[in-house]
Amino acid sequence: MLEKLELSIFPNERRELDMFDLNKNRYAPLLKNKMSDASFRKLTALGNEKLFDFIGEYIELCQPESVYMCDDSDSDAEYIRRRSLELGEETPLSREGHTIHYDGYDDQGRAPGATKNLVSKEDLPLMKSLLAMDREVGLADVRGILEGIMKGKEAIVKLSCEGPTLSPFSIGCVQISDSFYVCHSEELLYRRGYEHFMKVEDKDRFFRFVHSAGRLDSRGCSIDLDKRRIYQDLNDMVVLSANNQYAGNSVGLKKHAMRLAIRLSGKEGWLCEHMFIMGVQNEKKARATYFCGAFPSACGKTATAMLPGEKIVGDDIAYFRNINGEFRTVNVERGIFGIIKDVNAEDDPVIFRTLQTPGHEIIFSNVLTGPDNLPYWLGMGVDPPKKGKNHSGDWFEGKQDGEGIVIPIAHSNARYTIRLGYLENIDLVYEDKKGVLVEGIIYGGRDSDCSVPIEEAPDWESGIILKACTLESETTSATIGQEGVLAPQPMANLDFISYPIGQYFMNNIRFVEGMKRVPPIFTVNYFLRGKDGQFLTSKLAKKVWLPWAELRVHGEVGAYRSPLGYIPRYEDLQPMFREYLGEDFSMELYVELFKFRIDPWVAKLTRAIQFYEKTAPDCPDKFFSTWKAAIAKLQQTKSQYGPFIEPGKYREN
Ligand code: SPV
Ligand code: MN
Repeated sequence: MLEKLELSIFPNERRELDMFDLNKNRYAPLLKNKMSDASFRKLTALGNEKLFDFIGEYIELCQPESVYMCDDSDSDAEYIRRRSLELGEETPLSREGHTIHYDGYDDQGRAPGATKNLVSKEDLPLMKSLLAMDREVGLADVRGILEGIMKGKEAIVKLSCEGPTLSPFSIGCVQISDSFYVCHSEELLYRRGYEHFMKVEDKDRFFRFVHSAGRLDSRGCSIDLDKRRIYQDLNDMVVLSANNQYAGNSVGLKKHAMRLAIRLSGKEGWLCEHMFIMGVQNEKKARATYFCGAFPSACGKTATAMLPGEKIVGDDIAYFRNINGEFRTVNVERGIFGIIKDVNAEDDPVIFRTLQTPGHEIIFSNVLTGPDNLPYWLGMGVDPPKKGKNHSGDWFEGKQDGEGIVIPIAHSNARYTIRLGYLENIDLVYEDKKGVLVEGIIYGGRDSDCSVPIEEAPDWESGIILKACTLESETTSATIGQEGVLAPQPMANLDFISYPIGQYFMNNIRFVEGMKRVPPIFTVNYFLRGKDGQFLTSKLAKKVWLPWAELRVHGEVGAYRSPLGYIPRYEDLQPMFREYLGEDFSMELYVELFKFRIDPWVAKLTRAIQFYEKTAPDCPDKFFSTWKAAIAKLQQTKSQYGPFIEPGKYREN
């Protein structure tokens, strides 16, 4: 049973400011010396000794020339923007407010090889496959790398908040960085947190991040990638990141905070999930129904959250809380750090328009800038220039890298960073401190020959065990390494789970205990291919799958049973294809899409068993017995129906 949630804040009360004696604090002389009077005052006014000590400890270690402390003022945000331009971390583009930032050629994605979850020795055997490392060894290594790393630079201290400030969901964060680009990204992506720190009652509960881009080359890119580190000290809620710039590795509030939040949620009985939040609009019924969806990178997550006609609340990270028996969520961010590849007028019209709008504050990263000083990217749907600048430096068509590989116009993990507020389809509930009620969960993978386009799980537990835990994806460019390899992606969260995986699975199962209403779990797969290797549906078919799920949530449409859940009926989909896509939906395509493929499913479940046997010693027997029972059931089903079961033919015993 989950603990009752207490609001741990007193929003109207200002706290005593002089909570600790500066004269006795060992870091006070150092910080006073490195900070202007104004910066020092901003820090001491918070009266938070734990915060003060953290900043002191890492300023002493990293040895920047000076330290700038931000509060929530617009002038501090402006200072960050200006310094990022002055230092060349960002360069203005032709359209007002738009800038370009480049990460180094080999610093273009999350770097699992350099990312570690630091845990005590006893925890290591339970954390296989979870990037775990002995805490003492890891800390000694990364602290050695951080020593003196900011020499000659100015460090910025920025306070932000995960989630709407002063809400039952929110967690304050402090970032120390020598990169103004990183702080500018945080300014766009997260809510300012100075006031939150000032007012929050529990002064010890906050996440702490240190980042240094390290030595920079003439283009302003990190040089010492061999010393790249992203180390989560999970026992202490600190993340130390060095010698990198790609935001997934450097922006503390993004994936670092996610790993810390997952750990904390495991202790406290809530959930932090790698999910979008969106409101599916049913105009006929004048209602919005909120769904959260987890998709591994580049599997259609942002495109789903941004589906034309629907409303977006968030596109990446959701905290879930049981609030008075209701399954509620907030987007912890207030912006999008989105993949720009394939954003074009046809497939992502809202984002495409947003990215062309002068006056919006937008950071483009790792795209091509042409002689017209405008950004160009892969899949943009316009002819790009034949030369310009990109993540490789000066670029021309046909340019090859050191390994003889032709460099495309832009990296396939090139990104844009914007505020959510710019989007025409933003749902203003994203500011609600109580979050929104979640009525459906979606897990989306990428496999070309297995899962049907949409299926509803029979119940929460089987949805978690058979679908969420067995989610897989072909690897994509968001992670450095080989692309196109089928990899386990439980809850699309494997890169971020930071406590033993069996406990994480159980926390997911138990989370709904005592809830008034448990959301149904759906799975989607937009990547089924036909015999000719082509995708079976257009990208926009999700315009039908989501309204179907919305009707299911409200019990307003029937379904056929399949061996692992419920699938749509032809007679329901056919008019929806007409209404939402103006397409004739043939019975032939329906059968091809929704036939149950037994052998690929048996193979998927078998892979899951093998993976968790190897990597998750704490995974409860119940999971293995459920996977094995499903395999036995499917084998039995095969002897009765053959390897494929046409929709509508299956009968559950
Ligand atoms: C993702 O790939 O899931 C992202 C971008 O949200 S990153 O910050 O790299 O994780
Ligand atoms: Mn993500």
